[in-house]
Amino acid sequence: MSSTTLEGQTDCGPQCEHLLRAGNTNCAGCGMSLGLLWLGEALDGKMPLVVIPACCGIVTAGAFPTTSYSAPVAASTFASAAAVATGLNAVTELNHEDHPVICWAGDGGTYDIGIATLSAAAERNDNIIYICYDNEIYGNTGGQRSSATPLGVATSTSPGGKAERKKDIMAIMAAHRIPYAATLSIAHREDFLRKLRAAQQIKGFRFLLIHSPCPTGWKSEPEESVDLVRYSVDCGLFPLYEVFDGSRYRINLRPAPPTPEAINQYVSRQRRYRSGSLDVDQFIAQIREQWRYLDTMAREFAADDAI
Ligand SMILES: Cc1ncc(C[n+]2csc(CCOP(=O)(O)OP(=O)(O)O)c2C)c(N)n1
Ligand code: SF4
Repeated sequence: MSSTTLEGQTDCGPQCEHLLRAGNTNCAGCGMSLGLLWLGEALDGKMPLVVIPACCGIVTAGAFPTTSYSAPVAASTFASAAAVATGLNAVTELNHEDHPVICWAGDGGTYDIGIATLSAAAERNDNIIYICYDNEIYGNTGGQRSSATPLGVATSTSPGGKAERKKDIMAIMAAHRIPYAATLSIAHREDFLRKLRAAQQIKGFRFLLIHSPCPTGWKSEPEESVDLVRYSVDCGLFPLYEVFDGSRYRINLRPAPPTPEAINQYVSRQRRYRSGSLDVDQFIAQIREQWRYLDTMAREFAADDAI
């Protein structure tokens, strides 16, 4: 629990570097585990208040009275996660406490079921950090499709391969003109930590999107998780970039133009792509279109002066 130092600062001591404790229930190779460990590291000793809606991340906590989290965690319904975080932040501000309030949610809770309160909190520019670990699936309930599931992926509710493209949640969040939005990859540790720290320097609504491998749902090997998300950055599928005030763009890494070989390196190691519905030309076309959009935004609305 939090303590007050001589300087009057609230901190959580060294254990906060391990926001996620050992012995938790996450599957081997789960991207969420590394994400939580690095989140704890980037908090630099600050005690966060965490809100987690229904998802694997709330199962991670374990059964009361034990918990795998070393910070206070409020379990919320899908629909209310961002609203609960708004309330917690209001209480900390009233009490003049300095706790980063963090929402930690899956893509089902973010792109789909919780998007109403997410949008409302973003529009009000509430002072919270909303982090979506995007495993592109409803992992906790056995792997149904979400609107974050990419084109061609087979899930229990899209067994022949998903026919629709992944929703562009970053564009949706940028349209709220929030102070900061960024994409993060567990294959790029320095960039990951920098963005978490940058988010904490900014007041208002901050949105972070982590590409989070899920060996159980992706039907991949746990030891390949980090490589997989690196390949997705390398082939252009998951761009690393930041958006400031909804209008100034900064691209953090520019991969070579997509090739069938680069796509194959990513998809061939995941049995979720083996429905036979994957059209590589269509796949490459969507990556090119995404990059045309990002390049235009970064050229026309550069964030050169941003932190
Ligand atoms: C309103 C509501 N609908 C459905 C559920 C059942 N449910 C619990 S967890 C979950 C999947 C969550 O998926 P996601 O947010 O992507 O997180 P993940 O499980 O992948 O970690 C679902 C559908 C629920 N708890 N509440
Ligand atoms: S099902 Fe996927 S997201 Fe859930 S704990 Fe396992 S690897 Fe992680």
